[in-house]
Amino acid sequence: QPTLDFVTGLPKAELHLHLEGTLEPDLKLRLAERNGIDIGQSTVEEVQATYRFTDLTSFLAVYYPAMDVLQTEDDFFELAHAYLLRAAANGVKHAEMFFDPQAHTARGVPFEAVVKGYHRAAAAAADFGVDADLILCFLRDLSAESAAETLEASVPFKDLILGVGLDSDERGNPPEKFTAVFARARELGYRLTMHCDIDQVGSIDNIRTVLETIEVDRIDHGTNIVEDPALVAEVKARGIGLTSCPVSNSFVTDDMKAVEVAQLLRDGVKITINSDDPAYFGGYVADNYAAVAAKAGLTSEEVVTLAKNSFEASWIDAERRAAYL
Ligand code: ES4
Ligand code: ZN
Repeated sequence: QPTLDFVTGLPKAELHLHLEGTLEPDLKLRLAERNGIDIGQSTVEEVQATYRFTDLTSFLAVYYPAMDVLQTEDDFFELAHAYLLRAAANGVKHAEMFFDPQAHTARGVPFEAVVKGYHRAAAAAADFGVDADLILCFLRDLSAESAAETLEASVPFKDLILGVGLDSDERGNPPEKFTAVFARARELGYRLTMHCDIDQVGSIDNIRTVLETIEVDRIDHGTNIVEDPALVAEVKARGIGLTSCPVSNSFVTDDMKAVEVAQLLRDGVKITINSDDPAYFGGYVADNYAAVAAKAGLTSEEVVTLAKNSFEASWIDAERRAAYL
């Protein structure tokens, strides 16, 4: 069985990570104090006591209000910098990090403060051996118009953003709601990915839509693609990566999806392991590799393939990718 030390030592890319989900309780308290915001808790233990997640709804109800403590460009810098240091300690060499601008602009924080703070941290991570990029995520429970406005607001910062994604609550917010926004994003030169994560009958249809109508370059979660062997063959043929988040899955769907990960890995799909919201679910990326390896009984060789997949499914330039494979 691969140990935590073994998986930590493997060079890897992290491709499914929400920067707002890396807000650790101590930083949350420090930013609340600095910005004069009452979050209702004053110790790390009190903050942790609010983290009782049984599904996506109970998670998002804690997750979004906590973002109030993020106000200035420096706050966003500190958040991303703290994550990137932890990622480096987990063996991450390359990170493609999601951020949710609408969660901040809706509170009056300028788009520019968010993207500049995060980008400054991404650039500074080169000093400790991590190259990092940003993926702008739209909140799918907001309107397509709001997503379109956010996309246009990103244009002056286009060179600081690698791609766009779609997160938040999938129920009632199918991918086709954002077909036009994603077509425009592709025109602007962005790479495309979308969360396909609901664990209920019918989610396979969303996977089909993101592949065939939206034509994404990657799928976030998406492990229930195993229900449809023809779609599995299609992602394999097109070289599309899937980003699974075992520890997060075990909270929001009560199932780590270890069986699905093992099957897709053995089928030769570019399946990858990631941490999603590590400060909330209590596991950085190495913990996620160790958890899924233990649950699925993966060999060390299979875990090495997962780490290689993370570079193959990444949007890193070809030269840097080759250096890791
Ligand atoms: C998320 Cl676990 C999860 N699901 C959907 N959207 C999200 N944003 C951050 N974490
Ligand atoms: Zn996610």
